[in-house]
Amino acid sequence: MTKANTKDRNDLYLLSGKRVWVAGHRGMVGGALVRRLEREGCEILTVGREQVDLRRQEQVDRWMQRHAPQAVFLPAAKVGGILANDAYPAEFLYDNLMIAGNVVNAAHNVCVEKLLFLGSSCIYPKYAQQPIPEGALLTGPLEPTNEWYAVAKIAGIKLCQAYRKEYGNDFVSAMPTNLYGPGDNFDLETSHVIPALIRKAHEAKISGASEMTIWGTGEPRREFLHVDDCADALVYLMKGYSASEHVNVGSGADVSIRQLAETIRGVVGFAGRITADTSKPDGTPQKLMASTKLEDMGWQSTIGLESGISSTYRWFLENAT
Ligand code: GFB
Repeated sequence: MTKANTKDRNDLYLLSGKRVWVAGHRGMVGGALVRRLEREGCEILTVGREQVDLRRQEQVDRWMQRHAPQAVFLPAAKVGGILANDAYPAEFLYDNLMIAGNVVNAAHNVCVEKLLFLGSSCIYPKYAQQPIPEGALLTGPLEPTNEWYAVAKIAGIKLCQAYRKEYGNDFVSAMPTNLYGPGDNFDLETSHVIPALIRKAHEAKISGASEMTIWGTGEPRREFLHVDDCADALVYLMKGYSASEHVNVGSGADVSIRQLAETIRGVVGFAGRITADTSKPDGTPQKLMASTKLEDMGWQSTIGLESGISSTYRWFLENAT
């Protein structure tokens, strides 16, 4: 795995020797966190949903009391792409509210030393200034296709802030930009754009099709971050950040969906045309976060978009076809 370009610094919180729970270890971010934490000398705790349903407070409380983690990463969430968000508003709101509420409250009850909650760049207003600073939160209306998910994630940030303010708990929040990488969901109906276009380009190539179709106009712009970079940044924040305000985690560059499709077409080796299905939604016109706060702390991403897509395509060929 690529090592992020980080300055020397004194960490506030050491993970070495600690019991660290990754809640949601089977998800793409949770899996990357487990891989990254293997370098930290900590004991990594995990539990599957068949044993603990994070939407049930009593199950979370019981597990937390029994295993007493000292640090908690909370990437567990009901996630999906633009259509899944729009199609399942109840699950995206309820599941994510419950997961955040139950884990944060249980972490407080069992005196967890440090918790890092994960949100998403969709917490920001649809027409936020670009690049989006942390201070843009709650300054305007949300993008309708993902407002349910966004409201739950905003509630998670506020929970961490409330427990810090009232009880002094060291709970922090990170807002990653659109993520991709090994372990992603490649289902065309529910996935995000990168895994969807990898599958579409691959299947078009294999079947000898003359075109592949992207949703929407292709004009929206998105910022992408490889999940291994994200996991590295999350560990960096866990060790070195302790304050109320959430922190943006991005790569610092965005591309249009059409440019992204062309890059994926090149990586996969599909020679046909790219056509646009404008009956599908575009969503937010642009989502590029200002990650200057994290950069000023000394962290930068290291995995370029094309090389990240290449390695993700290899993972797809080996694991998801
Ligand atoms: O990745 P995506 O579903 O998430 O879509 P969002 C990004 C852009 O890619 C949209 C376009 O403009 C889509 O219309 N797109 C083009 C496609 N072709 C495809 C395709 O085949 N599949 C998909 N999925 N998109 C999500 C939020 O928004 O981002 C979530 O709904 C979360 O809540 C996540 O925040 C990070 O960036 O639009």
